[in-house]
Amino acid sequence: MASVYPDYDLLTPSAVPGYIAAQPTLARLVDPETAVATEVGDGNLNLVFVCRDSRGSGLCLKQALPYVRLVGASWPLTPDRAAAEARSLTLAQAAAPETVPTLYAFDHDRFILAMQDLSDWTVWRTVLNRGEILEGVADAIGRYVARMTFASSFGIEGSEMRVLAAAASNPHLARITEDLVFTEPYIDHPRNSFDSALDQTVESMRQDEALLSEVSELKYRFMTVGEALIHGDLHTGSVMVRAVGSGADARVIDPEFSCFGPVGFDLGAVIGNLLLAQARAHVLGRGEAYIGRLQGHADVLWEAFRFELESLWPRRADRHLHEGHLARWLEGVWADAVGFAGCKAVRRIVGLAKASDVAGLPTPLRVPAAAITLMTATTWIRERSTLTSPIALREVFGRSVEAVAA
Ligand code: SR1
Ligand code: MG
Repeated sequence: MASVYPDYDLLTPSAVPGYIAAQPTLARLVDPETAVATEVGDGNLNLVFVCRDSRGSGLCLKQALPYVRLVGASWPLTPDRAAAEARSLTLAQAAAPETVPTLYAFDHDRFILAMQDLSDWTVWRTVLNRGEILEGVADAIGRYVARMTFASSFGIEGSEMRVLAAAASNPHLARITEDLVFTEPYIDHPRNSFDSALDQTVESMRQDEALLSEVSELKYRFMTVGEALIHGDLHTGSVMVRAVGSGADARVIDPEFSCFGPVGFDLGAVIGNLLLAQARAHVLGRGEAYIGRLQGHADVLWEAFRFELESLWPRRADRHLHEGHLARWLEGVWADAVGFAGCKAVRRIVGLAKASDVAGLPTPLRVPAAAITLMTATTWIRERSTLTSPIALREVFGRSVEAVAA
């Protein structure tokens, strides 16, 4: 099928050294004469090449395909998302450089980002799936969200913020989120899939008026609230991690869904994906202590986010924003995060693009893990205004585990 987007050359492993040779900035980092490239993309959308030379220097080239890789050419998708990723990474290089990969170059014509090679790092979801805990990751993500929020919102003049928001509108990617996260799981849709043992659970979810009303509220907030430049797809597969001493380093990747949106969407995405990890840990019998540590990541994420923003708050651009505004705003962000966490988790069980935490389990374990996730997530969504702390989220998980076992 012919692409609806203007033609551009797609990279191949054998073309990568030549591409690097033609760009002095990149040729200084990796020797094109000895460079060898491998395509390592395992995500839903893009080509990703890791290229290393004989000295062991490397870089990563990520090229946006003109369609959704997961589905194929029948679902065209704007490669302009690479510009959204470059915009977010560029802001992060200044605001939170230690939490993102270094961006070396962006090729606007071929939609290619040249970035730091993180192939020695591991996807956080993979670490969690193995049952390992890395302290320091949730903390880094909380700081990342706070600093990106400040750099694109409270830290700049209103007029500058509006210009940035207009440039970052990213409507095609936002539409994917609106459809896949907020609409399709709640209707009968050909892109959905789930175990037939969950038919009744999913059907009751779709009949639950209180839930549907809250999901609509969250969807409309996602569509209309532009608090700051958010990442837009901050799941545990969008974070690369590496153990360092007794702690860990983390790098947030893949901000191609970035747009101005509600800040709770990013925090909720992390919390919702940690719920999948908890459900997996429960059915694998990894024990209460381990699950408690996973739940602790949500506390750490929130506290790091809050602490960082409180530290930055005295430097806000608009001195007329009342001293107490931050505390009031944070309350709303938490309530949003709880609801968005629920929506993100439901989507990974019912909708398109599953997460390996639950989807990778054998059927006898996958079904209860999915049921626990759905019960917890839908309760979080319905009761988000009264679940005012991370501890309250844990209690819902505990009750859901008991209900599914009964
Ligand atoms: C059609 S794209 C499917 C999903 O991949 C990305 O990771 C986003 O989560 C998106 O919804
Ligand atoms: Mg992604």
